[in-house]
Amino acid sequence: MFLEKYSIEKHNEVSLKDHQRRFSFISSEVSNTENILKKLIDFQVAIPSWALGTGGTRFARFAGGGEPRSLEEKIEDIGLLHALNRSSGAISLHIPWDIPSNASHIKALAAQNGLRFDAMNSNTFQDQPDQELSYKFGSMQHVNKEVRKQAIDHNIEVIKYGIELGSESLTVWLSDGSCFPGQLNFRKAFQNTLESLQEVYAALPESWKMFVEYKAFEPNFYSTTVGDWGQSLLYATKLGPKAYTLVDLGHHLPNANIEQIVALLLMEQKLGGFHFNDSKYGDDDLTVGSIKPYQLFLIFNELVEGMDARGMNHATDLGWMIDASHNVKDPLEDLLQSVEAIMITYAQALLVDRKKLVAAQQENDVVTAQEILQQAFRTDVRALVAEARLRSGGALHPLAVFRGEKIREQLIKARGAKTVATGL
Ligand code: AFD
Ligand code: MN
Ligand code: MN
Repeated sequence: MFLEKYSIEKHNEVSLKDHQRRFSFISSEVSNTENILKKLIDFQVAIPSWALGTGGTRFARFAGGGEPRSLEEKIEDIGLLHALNRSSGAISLHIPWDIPSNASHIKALAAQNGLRFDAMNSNTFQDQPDQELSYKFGSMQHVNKEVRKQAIDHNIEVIKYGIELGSESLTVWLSDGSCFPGQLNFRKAFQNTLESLQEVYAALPESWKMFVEYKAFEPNFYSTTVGDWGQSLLYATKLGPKAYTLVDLGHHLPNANIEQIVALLLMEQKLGGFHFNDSKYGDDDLTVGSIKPYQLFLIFNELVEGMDARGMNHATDLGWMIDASHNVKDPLEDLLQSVEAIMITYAQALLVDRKKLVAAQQENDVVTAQEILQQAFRTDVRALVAEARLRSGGALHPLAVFRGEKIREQLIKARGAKTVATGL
C-alpha cells in the first residue's frame, strides 16, 4: 500500500496551530534552531528487514496479521514508515531471509520508496534446509575447515547481493562460542575466526566497510568468540582499515558503560555501525528509549562529541540501524516509536553546551557538568523533531496518522490475517 501525500497533509493541518505554538517556544529557548533542524532532517536510521514481522521468544510467536510476505512487501512497509517520519530512508537486509532474486527490480522499488540499502547481514547462526554442513558448533570458529569455508562462502555471497543493490557494508554477527568449559580452545577459536574473516575481508569492494558485531552471551552461554568490544576491536584492527566494530545496545553485560565504549571506539576511528534497541535484562530487543532513555542520551552525547572531534558527518559516517523485535506491539508502530526516540535523543545531544562542559570538566566542577547534561536531557525537543519532519514532508504525529488512516487494517485486508514474515 502507498500512503497518499494529502492524507498526511490532512492530519498535519489539524494539529498545525498547536505545533507552531510549541515550536516557537522551543525556538526561543534554543540558540541554533536552524542548524539543529538541518541535522535532524539529514539523519536517517535504517530499518532491519527482520523487524517488520512479529518477533517471538523461544517459547512462542504470536503473529499480528498483515505481516509482509515478501521482500517487496517489506520494502513497502519501510516506505510507509519513511513517508510518515522521513527519517527511515534505508533498509538493512538479512541473507538468506531476504534474497533479492531480481536485484534491479528490488532496487527500483526501494528507490520509488525513497530508500537506500544499508548494511547487508549474513547468517551463519542457523542451518538452512539445503545446507550441507551444520553450524551447531560454530561457523567461522569451527574445528572443521570445511564448515569455516562454507561460512566464508556465504558471507562472500552476501557481499555479491549487496553490490547488486548498492549497499556498501557487511555486518557479521557470529553466534560462535561455547556452552560449556572445555568445549573449545579460546585461542584456536579466535584464530580460526580471524582467518575466516580475513578471507571475507579480502572479498570486500574498495568502498565497502565490514562491521564486526559483538555479543556477550546467547545463544552460547559460556563463551562467545566475538564477546565484547575489546575482542571486536582486536579483529577489526587485525583485519585492516575497512573493518570496524558494531555496537548493539543489547549485547553487553549488565550495567556496562556503553557511552565510554563508544567514546573510545570513536577515538580509535573504529566505530562503524550501531544497532539501536533497549533492554532491561539482556538482548531484549525492546523499543529504543523505552527502558533507559537517559543512558541512550549519554551514548548520543558521546557520539556527537566524538564525531565532532573527528570532523565526521553525523548522518553518513556511521551506519545507524535499528535491531529490534516485537512480541506484543504492532511492529510498524514500534518502529515509529523507536525512530522518534532516536531523533529526540539525537536532538537533545545536539543541545549540550560543549564549551561550558569542557570548562566545567577543566575546573573539576562535577555539579555543573551534571547540570549541563541534564539541562539538555530535560529539554522537551519534540516540537523540534516534529518541525524537521514537517519540513521534509512527513507527519507531525506519525503514530496518529498510522492509526487514523487504519494502515494495519488495510495491510491485513491486502495480505491476510495469518501472514508470517521471514525471520527467526
Ligand atoms: C542478533 C544480532 C544481529 C543479527 C540479528 C538477527 O543482534 O544483529 O543480525 O540478531 O536476527 O541478535
Ligand atoms: Mn544486532
Ligand atoms: Mn541482538
